[in-house]
Amino acid sequence: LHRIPHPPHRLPLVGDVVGASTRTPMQDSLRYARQLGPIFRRRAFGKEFVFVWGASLAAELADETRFAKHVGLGVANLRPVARDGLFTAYNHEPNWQLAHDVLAPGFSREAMAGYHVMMLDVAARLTDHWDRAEASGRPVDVPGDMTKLTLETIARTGFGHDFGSFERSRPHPFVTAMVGTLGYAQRLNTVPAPLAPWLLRGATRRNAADIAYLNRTVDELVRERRADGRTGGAGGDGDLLDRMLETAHPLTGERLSPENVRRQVITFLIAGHETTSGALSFALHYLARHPEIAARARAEVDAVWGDAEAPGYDQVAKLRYVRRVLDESLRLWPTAPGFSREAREDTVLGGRHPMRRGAWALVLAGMLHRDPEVWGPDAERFDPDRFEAKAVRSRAPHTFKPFGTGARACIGRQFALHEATLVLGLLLRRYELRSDPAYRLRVTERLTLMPDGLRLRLDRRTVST
Ligand code: MNH
Repeated sequence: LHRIPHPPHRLPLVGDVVGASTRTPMQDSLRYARQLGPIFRRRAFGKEFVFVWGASLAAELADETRFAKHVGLGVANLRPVARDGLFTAYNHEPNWQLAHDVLAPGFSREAMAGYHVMMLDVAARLTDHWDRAEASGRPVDVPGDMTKLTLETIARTGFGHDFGSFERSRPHPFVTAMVGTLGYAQRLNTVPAPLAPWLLRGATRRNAADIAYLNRTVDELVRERRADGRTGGAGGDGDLLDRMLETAHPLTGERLSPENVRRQVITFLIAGHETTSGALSFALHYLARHPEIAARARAEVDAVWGDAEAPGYDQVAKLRYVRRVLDESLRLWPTAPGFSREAREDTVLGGRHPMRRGAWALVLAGMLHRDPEVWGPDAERFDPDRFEAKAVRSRAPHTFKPFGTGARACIGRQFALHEATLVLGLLLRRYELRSDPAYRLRVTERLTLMPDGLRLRLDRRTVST
């Protein structure tokens, strides 16, 4: 460990807190990364945390024969919320494989094609809402509205549920409770674990209430489904909830227990919307800031979709440039900003850092994605052409990791990309985006990243349908 650099001003007991903030741990780490290099450590309350962002070290950590997902830091702090749900399960917990095998077909091409129509339906609620804002000259609250959109999308497609987000002026209490638990999980990293119940007394009580609210919401949703029977939602094969409730494992015949179903529903409702909402918000920020890029993306939408009332499923993946805009947004601001990897056996990282079995490091995706050795001296600049096929082929593998890596990588990747590309296409076709020149990008952290206070003005395009 002594070979790994750390911030200069270490205090006894608390560790590296000088200049560090509890609100922006990720952005602090980016700052340390620039000072300290491709691998560094931060100490908090006697524990050392190793951060990695250099491309070759990150590529090693992606090697599934030597490393696996580690449930640490923020992910571990979400265990009380999601227990052995897919995202927070330990590798050795049997419910991971069971749920993975039962739910993976819910993300197949056929299933996705079934969700498409529902995604269009939810997007129409967003454009109704934005049309009214545009007509009255009001700016729109981008992160707020993207959160409404993505929550309704996962709720509809996965669970046949309607939170009525667009009919509310304030966020749905589910969102408030979720934001509370994510923020609390992040704060837990900033106090010594044994003292947390005492130091964060009020927050701990609120967190318990938030978790209870999430549980109640989910139990209600499951109860309704059990009462109505199958909805046969997407693709004829049922939606995610049908799978959770009805589908037996193809080999073992085992089913998810009611307690595990609860954990999976919470997991999917949260993981299925928060990060996509951030990705869409960052993309809209960059589109508004770069009119020439927006014009190119809009020209693509016009060319590929024409004025078809509603684009078909296959017409979404044809928006290659829009997709690059999204990739480039996820490069600069991967909304799940890191993931942890642990050694399967004793090993040596980068030829010089010995790791015991179980030792782990956090891959800072946000910094890996800005490594000048990979992305060039202008790595901080927004440029979707970095994702042209030729450029992608010439880059080293494992240098773009917004969805994690290996067996525990994001199960909802295609879902998120389809939804976000579809929505960006619809919005570009319908509106010109006008950013507030006084706005400076600020990023809020609650484990995930989200642009703070982003508002845009809209102009309805005359040619659009
Ligand atoms: Mn998602 C895992 C990022 C959208 C459901 N997701 C992960 C991981 C990252 C990630 C990174 C791996 C974390 C780790 O290694 O500890 N996810 C994203 C991003 C978006 C996203 C950046 C959108 C953009 N995720 C979605 C959507 C869904 C979803 C949409 C569901 C519909 N994600 C999951 C689940 C896991 C996961 C479930 C856990 C998978 C597993 O461990 O088996």
